[in-house]
Amino acid sequence: MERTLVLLKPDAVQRGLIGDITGRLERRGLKLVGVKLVQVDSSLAENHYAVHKGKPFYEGLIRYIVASPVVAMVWEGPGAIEIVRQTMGSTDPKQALPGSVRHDLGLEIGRNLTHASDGPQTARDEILLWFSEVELVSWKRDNDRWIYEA
Ligand code: IDP
Ligand code: MG
Repeated sequence: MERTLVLLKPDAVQRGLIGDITGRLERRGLKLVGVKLVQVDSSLAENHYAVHKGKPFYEGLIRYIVASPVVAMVWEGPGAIEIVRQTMGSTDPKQALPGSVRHDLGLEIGRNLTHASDGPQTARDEILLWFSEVELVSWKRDNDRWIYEA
């Protein structure tokens, strides 16, 4: 089953939105297989955002992600990567569709509340970066048959 990394960034935690955002992913039918609160250090921040190094927003992005704790989570489900990106909405809240997290809860691209892996390879790399194997729990959900067709 596909897995993806989700971060609730410092603004989501500071604004008390952990429950709201996590609840949306739960209600969608995704299964939580890993979760922890992390005070990100600059090494983890630079690793996680290495792809953006050199871009104009990079320094601000690093300051943002280390400013306060984040919630790191791994969610599982069929098509989880795309499903979660859709639930989060476009990077810029001004472009995000109504009903998405970034539309409903955010205003500015530099305070867009969440991170979600953008493809299968990124998801694998990011889960390895943020979680050790023992922190990920494969578990049987009793209502799986009412969420998955087969
Ligand atoms: P994503 O989070 O939707 O995958 P990316 O393009 O990968 O978006 O950018 C990573 C993060 O960098 C964004 O979520 C946002 O926090 C920040 N970011 C991207 N573009 C800008 C910008 O133009 N100004 C400020 N921050 C930005
Ligand atoms: Mg990205």
